[in-house]
Amino acid sequence: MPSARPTFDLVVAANRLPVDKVVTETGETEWRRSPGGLVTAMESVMRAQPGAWVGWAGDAGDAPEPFEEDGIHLEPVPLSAAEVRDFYEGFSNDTLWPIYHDVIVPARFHRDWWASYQTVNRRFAEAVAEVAAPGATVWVQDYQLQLVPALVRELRPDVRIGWFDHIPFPPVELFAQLPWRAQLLEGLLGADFLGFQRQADARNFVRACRQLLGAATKGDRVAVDHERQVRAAAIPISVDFRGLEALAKRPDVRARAKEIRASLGDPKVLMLGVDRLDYTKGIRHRLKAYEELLLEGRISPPDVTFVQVATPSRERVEAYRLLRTEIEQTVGRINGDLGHIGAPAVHYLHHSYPREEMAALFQAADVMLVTPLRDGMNLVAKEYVTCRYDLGGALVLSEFTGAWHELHQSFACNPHDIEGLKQAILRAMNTPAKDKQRIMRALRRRVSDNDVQRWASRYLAALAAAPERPAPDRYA
Ligand code: GDG
Repeated sequence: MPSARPTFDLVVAANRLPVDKVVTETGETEWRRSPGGLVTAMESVMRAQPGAWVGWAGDAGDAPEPFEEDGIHLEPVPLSAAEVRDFYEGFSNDTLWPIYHDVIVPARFHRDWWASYQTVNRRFAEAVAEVAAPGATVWVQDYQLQLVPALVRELRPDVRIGWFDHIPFPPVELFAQLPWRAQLLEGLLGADFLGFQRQADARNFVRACRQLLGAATKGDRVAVDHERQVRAAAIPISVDFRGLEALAKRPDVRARAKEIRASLGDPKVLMLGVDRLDYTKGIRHRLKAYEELLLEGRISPPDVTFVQVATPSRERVEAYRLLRTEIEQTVGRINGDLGHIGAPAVHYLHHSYPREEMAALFQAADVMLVTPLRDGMNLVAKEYVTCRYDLGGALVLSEFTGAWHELHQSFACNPHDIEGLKQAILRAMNTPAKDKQRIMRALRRRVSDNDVQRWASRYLAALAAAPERPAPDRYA
């Protein structure tokens, strides 16, 4: 059917558009690119071929008209206030998120949330089908859009469809709790290629197809019917190493790193945590370990201090409100019991900061605490080592992050084991600088060789070749 609208060879679909609306001092509306790695990765890909991005612009109600930003065609999808509540806060973040993160909090199941998830996924699929050129490549992102692959295939059998899972894919024993488990798997099987953060995630998916759908599987492939197979494999995401390193090297950022340390009283050891305020991130466990180290007198302020940036997140979901209260009570108690005038034990910041400030914080921190109970990848870990071009600092990293599978040389921890976590923190503090530099060099090489641009090109090569494996590249 001829259409007056422009069409594109590459179409990305993600819950959010890669821009944020800002209202200027003069009251005008502007769009500013959001700083995420996915956008940077896409920029490098979209330079080679014209691309469109389908996503929600962030406000409930009518969507703005399609527009161009930095050479990317943006196609806003509207969400009503009820859909933000049911599709996004409800089904995505209160049903799927807990199930996909080991049920750290119980998942809530509501049939009307599921209905909304279906409606919104269909709307996204229709928007994709409109802007995809004949034979286009469609790349769907994340857990909010798991029905989109099959819906796009129904509307546009001519296009090649990929999906990437930014979060873990759970073991079948947990996934099976979902009342709509078969529909979700069938939605994903509409794709040609499914990308995951870890091999274990890809294997969990294949096993779920075998056990819950009775699908025939062989290695990393699932047979949909006699004609079609879907490949599921790990392609771990990364950061814009060169871009972020250049930011960290800027004189203003370096000066700010020094200033941060000075304003904290130039501690011997500055520990840092940076997370969305999410129950998956292990912030409570981190605080517990830190508090015990203080109580046992193994560390003490102002020699050692701890800055925890907890970026506001999903504040309308009850589990997140409860978590915030709990964290803030714990911080209050630790500071009340163990801090002194001018030397609080924990500097807790419930804000979001510009990228420059994050890069300065990373450079200022001697010990970076990344202790999630479960995390698809955890980009903060990779950003920290990217900013440490001086080879300073030490990374304490949970084994339950995707990042740990690539950053084995870090100071590994099991955050559930508080005693073990304390030991990892002490090791990160006390290992001789020379050894820490050697570790940091190895970590940096890993991230530099596997940056987000390489992730995108590896993903697209795998999608183009699926269900076959793509020709191995230099590092694969
Ligand atoms: C999901 C998966 C996976 C945080 N606070 C501020 C800020 N951030 C930035 C960090 C980092 C990003 O947000 C958070 O990414 P993470 O990977 O750590 O975690 P999720 O948000 O849970 O992301 C995760 C990721 O998707 C990608 O696939 O790694 O496993 O859960 O980039 O630096 N950035 C700024 N100010 C802040 O206050 N500018």
